[in-house]
Amino acid sequence: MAGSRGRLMFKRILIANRGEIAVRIIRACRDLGIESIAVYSDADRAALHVREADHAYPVGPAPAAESYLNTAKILEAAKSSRADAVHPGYGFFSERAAFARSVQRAGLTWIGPPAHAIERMGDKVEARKLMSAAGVPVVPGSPGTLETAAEVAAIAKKIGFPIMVKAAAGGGGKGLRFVENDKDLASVVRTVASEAKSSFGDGRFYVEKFLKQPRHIEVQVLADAHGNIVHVFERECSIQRRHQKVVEESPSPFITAKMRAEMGEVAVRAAKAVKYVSAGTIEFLVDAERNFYFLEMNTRIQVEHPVTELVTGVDLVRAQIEIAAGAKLPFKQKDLTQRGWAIECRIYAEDPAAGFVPAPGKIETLRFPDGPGVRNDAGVYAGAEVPVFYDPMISKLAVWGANREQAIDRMRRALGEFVISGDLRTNLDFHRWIMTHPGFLKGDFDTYFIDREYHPNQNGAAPRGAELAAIFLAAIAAQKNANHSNGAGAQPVAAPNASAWRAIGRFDILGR
Ligand code: MV4
Repeated sequence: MAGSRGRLMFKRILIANRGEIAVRIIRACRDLGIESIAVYSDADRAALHVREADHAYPVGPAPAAESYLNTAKILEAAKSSRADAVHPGYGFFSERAAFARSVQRAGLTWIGPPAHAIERMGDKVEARKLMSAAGVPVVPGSPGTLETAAEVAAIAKKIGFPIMVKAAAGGGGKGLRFVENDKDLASVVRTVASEAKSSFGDGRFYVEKFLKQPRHIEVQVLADAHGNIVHVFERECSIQRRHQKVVEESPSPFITAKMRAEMGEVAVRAAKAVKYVSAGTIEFLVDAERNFYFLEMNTRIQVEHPVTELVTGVDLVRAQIEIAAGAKLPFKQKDLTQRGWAIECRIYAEDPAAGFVPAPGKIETLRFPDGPGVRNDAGVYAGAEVPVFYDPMISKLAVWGANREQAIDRMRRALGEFVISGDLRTNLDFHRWIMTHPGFLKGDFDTYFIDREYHPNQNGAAPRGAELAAIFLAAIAAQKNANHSNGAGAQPVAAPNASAWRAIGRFDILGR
């Protein structure tokens, strides 16, 4: 793909997005010598992506529906700026087949998968059928959509309780219900059907056997327009809250080398079955016995792509651009390897002590971590406002280490360096709690980890578990200090009743 630069390559890319992913795409453009065109809503006039891009065009009022999701305005900006391609990032238009088609009809290149692949994978039942036919394992359940509680009962009898009832038009945790036994079945089925009808305008649903202690492990794929497809290994994404990923890592601490190879092969088979082109992700659910099943395909670049980039050295956003320009993948499967370990923490303007409500506002002081093995993909700067209108992500803090232990050490160090103050709250302490939780340290967790383990106490301080975790961290620090005295984390636990969290000292620099 290095040779793809000449006449094949785009001159100007319009980025139909905002925040850190817009900045990430601008960086890829700059590396490739391509001009970047930002778009911005009224709320984003002073946003980082606007400052970083070569040119920027206003696209309307703050609400996304009137700006970042306004097809006419985005295409108008593409035309005025003489862009030759559009990158949608994630969210917004990224998985809207109709928008992809509009871009192409306007004579522009869509930097993403073919519209037909977005469509087929967008319908969860259709995707399940297609994958099953392609020899991709799916969770045992109904072959297609169901209409009545009696049909659900018949399937449940075959596969056994508990089951999951899922809306066909759902995905990402919407329209999803757990059913323990025959008794609740009829009412749950009615609820899912009516909720699906009102939220998606489509009341169809299907059924799967409930997988116990499920893990969410996904495989990155890259496909070019010449029929070459590779997988770029897995990401472990089980640390989630309300179906929003919180921490991601690669490799997964759970899977074996044999499973990794099998999941990779299956992911490539899945992508081939939809004639996929561009970067995409096959999501798997993995049960306690290490069986893996296809869950969904994400037909976009994902938030967590940096962990894959850190362990493989592949620049996924650059690859998307080069693939869209018609380049061939410059590597074969055998050329790709995972080296070391990467972890990403999503840093949000939200208040964990108040049920994780968004807590955006103006950032007064900002110190980003850096140093060995640290990457921070941010969408903000000191003095910037995190707007109330959009996802309140501040940055993605990612680290690389030679192994998982070093990656965790570096993440703790980086979280310790991170300072954000101002009229907002952040989940930094929450991440510090996760990075010291014995279950996380052991790699022993599933998708219910946060629900089960995190119980913030009334006064909004760190959770009870965090105090234990902090003592644990202090013990680790003390042990490390026995070997080499670097001072970091060396403060002893102070008074017995004082928060052990505070006793760590350097973790309390935010003072709120
Ligand atoms: C499941 C499951 C257990 N068994 N399906 C939630 C999001 C949706 N896309 C799929 N989800 C689940 N489906 C069966 N048959 C558990 C979940 C689940 C989950 C999956 C991925 C990531 C986080 C999750 C959190 C709770 C439940």
